[in-house]
Amino acid sequence: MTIEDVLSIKNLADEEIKKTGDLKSVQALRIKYLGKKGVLTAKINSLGAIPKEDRPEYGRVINETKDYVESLIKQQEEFFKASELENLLKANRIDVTVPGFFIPHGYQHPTSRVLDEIVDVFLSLGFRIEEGPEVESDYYNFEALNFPKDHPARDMQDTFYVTDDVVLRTHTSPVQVRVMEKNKPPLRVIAPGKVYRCDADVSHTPMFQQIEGFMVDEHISMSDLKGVLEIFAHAVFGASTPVRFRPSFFPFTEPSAEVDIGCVICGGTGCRVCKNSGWVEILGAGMINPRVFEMVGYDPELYTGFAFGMGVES
Ligand code: 2NM
Repeated sequence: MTIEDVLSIKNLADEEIKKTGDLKSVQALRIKYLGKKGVLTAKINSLGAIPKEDRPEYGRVINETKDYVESLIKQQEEFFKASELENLLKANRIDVTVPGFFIPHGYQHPTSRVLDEIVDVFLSLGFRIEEGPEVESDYYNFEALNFPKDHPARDMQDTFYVTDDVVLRTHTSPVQVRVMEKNKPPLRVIAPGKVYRCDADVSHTPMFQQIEGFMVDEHISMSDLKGVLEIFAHAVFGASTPVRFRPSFFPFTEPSAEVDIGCVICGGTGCRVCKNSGWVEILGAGMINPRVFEMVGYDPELYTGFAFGMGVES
């Protein structure tokens, strides 16, 4: 080996590396010159065969050559890597000004929104939510709620009968009965859910959503009922909405009342919605009938309670 040998390797490498057209051929030359069995590596390994006094000179030239080839290859590699990236970016150009796709999205059903809003008011007053079956026994749907055997609500015209003594619940009151059977007062419960009535015209659908609620303890009075329902009406319809209670009748409450609010459409002056009365009925309520308490095993001398029910859609 002579110094000229090394320099001619350097010249050849220089020429070959500069002629490359892509990353792959540069990498092939890295192996050819600098790899384990590379041309320059072989020279370094054969330094031992050089006479001792010439070794520093040879070592210096070989190392310089190696550094030179190394940096040339690196430079060329970086060039091709950069141009590859540039090509990739050009090929995959994204036009950020193109309008996006319309993504259709659903939203909560209006009935569910109203139901959630109503439920939230009662949760804030310390009521808890209870649910029950939609297919219900005649006992829980009617009997335990003090509906007489010949009550019109039991009629085939109003109730979906599954069998003689199984119905689709016509209200969520059976949930309240089940809760009372299983729990002792004090109780504050709301029962939201679907109910079914054999009814279909412009203002009735056979399935609709209802929320009922009740509160039972010692010394619960009609004024508790009025206070709770007024807070509810003001929270949902506005704090300045007038609220009134009218006497009514339900088998499961005594006394019973219907609750009206001042018409929010006309402000009470009379319109189609309030049928010119200035008032709109929003719910029914009353003090739970002692007969219901007897049915669930509560002492009606000790406990009193109120209950209410309303449709969500109407
Ligand atoms: C209403 C009106 C009045 C009511 C009664 C009960 C129970 F089970 F506690 F006796 N639950 N719901 C009730 C009372 C429902 O809906 C118009």
